Amino acid sequence: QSPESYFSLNFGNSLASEFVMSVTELDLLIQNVVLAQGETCRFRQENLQVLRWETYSPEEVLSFQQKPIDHIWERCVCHVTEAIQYIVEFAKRLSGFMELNPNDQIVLLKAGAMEVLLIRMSRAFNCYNSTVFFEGKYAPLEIFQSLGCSDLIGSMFDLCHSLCALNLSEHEMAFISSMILLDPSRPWLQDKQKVEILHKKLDHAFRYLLRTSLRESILTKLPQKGRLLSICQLHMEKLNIFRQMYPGIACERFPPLYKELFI
Ligand code: MHQ
Repeated sequence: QSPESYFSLNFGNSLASEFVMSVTELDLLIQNVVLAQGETCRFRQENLQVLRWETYSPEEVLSFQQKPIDHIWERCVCHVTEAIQYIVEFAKRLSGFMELNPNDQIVLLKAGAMEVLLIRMSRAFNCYNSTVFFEGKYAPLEIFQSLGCSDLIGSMFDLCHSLCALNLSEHEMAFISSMILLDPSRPWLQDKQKVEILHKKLDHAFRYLLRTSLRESILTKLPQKGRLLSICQLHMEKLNIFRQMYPGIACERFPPLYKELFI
C-alpha cells in the first residue's frame, strides 16, 4: 500500500503478497462486504435513480437560503449523523471489525466515517445537473449557501463529479468503503497489525473482483487519501467556526454521535 493511496497498485500476481487466499475465501469475503453494504444503505440505488430529476424549484432554493444559519446547520448535521449511523452499522458487519479492540473501532470510525460518507454521497449525486439527494429531492449546491461553507460544499460536489466519472458499481463502492474504514495507517491505533491483516485481505479480494470484471484500470483513478482527508479537515474547520459563532445552545442540540466523532 502506498502512503497516498488506500489501494495497492501493483498489478498482476504480486510477489510481495505474504499470504495466499483460496478462491472460496475470496468469494466469502466479497459476499461479506457486498452484503454489509446492501444491508446498510439508507437509500437503494433504484429509488435514487427514479428521483434523479426531481429537483427543488428556484423558490424553494431561495427559501432555504433565507433560513437562519444555525437552523440549516442543525438540519444538515442531523442528516449527516443519520447517514453515519448506517456507516457504523456497515463497519460492524465487516468481518473482523467487531473483533478489534473498542478503542481501535472508535479510532477507525472517527477517521473514516466522513470519508465513507463522501463515497456514499456520490451514489446520491446527479452529475448531469450537479445536485445531491437532500430531504426527498435533488438539491443544487446553492441550497446549502446559508451554512457559510461554500468551499466545503464545493469540494464535496467536485469529488462527487470525479467519482461519478468512474461509474462505480455497488460492489466496488462497498470495497472502497471497507478499505477506507479498515486503514491500518490511521494514527492512534493500538493494534495496527490486526487492521493490517484485515486490510490486506480486503485488498486481495478487491483486486480479484476487479480482475474478474476487467475493471483494474479504476485503481489508478480512485481519489487519493489526501483529497478525502482535506475535505474532512475542511468539515472540522467549518464546524469550529460555527461553534465559535454560536457557542453553547446550537452545538448542544447536535446528536450525540456527531459530537462523539467530531467534537
Ligand atoms: C447517504 C445519505 C445522505 C444523507 C445526508 C455537515 C455540513 C455542515 C454540511 C446527505 C453538509 C451539507 C447530507 C445532508 C450537505 C453536503 C449534506 C447535508 C449518502 C450521503 C447523503 C446523500 C448526504 C450527502 C451530503 C449532505 C447533502 O447514504
